[in-house]
Amino acid sequence: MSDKPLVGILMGSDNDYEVMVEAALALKSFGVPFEMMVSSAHRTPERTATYVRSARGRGIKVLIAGAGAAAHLAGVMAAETTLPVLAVPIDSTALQGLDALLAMVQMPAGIPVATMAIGKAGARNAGLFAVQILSVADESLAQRLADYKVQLVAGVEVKAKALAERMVKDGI
Ligand code: RP5
Repeated sequence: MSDKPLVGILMGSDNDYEVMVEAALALKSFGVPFEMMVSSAHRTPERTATYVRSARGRGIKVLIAGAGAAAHLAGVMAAETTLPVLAVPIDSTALQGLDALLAMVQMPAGIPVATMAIGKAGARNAGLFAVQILSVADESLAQRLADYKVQLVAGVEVKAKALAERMVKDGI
């Protein structure tokens, strides 16, 4: 795989980094090159539109948007491109991400956005989902995803064994 970014991650604020780094780590673990930057739908609408309009031409295949509050970033990005846009609601306000979730998930017909769970789990899944999209046309990525699923099974088996041992220890 070349070093040219295939996934573009945007976040509304550098304060969203702690959550959005999970998407970056997921992509990194599959060797998928990505780029990541701050751009806000509200504070820097021109910067956001310029980035998204140039994305397909630069070889980007999937876009990921992380934002909190009145989170319009993913929708605004989807309005400017035909690339798939994955959205991560960030729990950065008093409403703990429910505001962002509803803003992202309630897109009007015609402009789809694939919204993940709130917070770090959602960011990790956005990264994995981007890998899954790319794997449709990349057999080696598809194989690595299959290996990852096997690792998940092994992880649950370790947890099941630990739980059984704990129950014995606690006399349950
Ligand atoms: C959103 O508003 C950002 O995505 C962030 O989650 C939230 C608050 O931004 P800051 O005031 O922390 O920069 O646009």
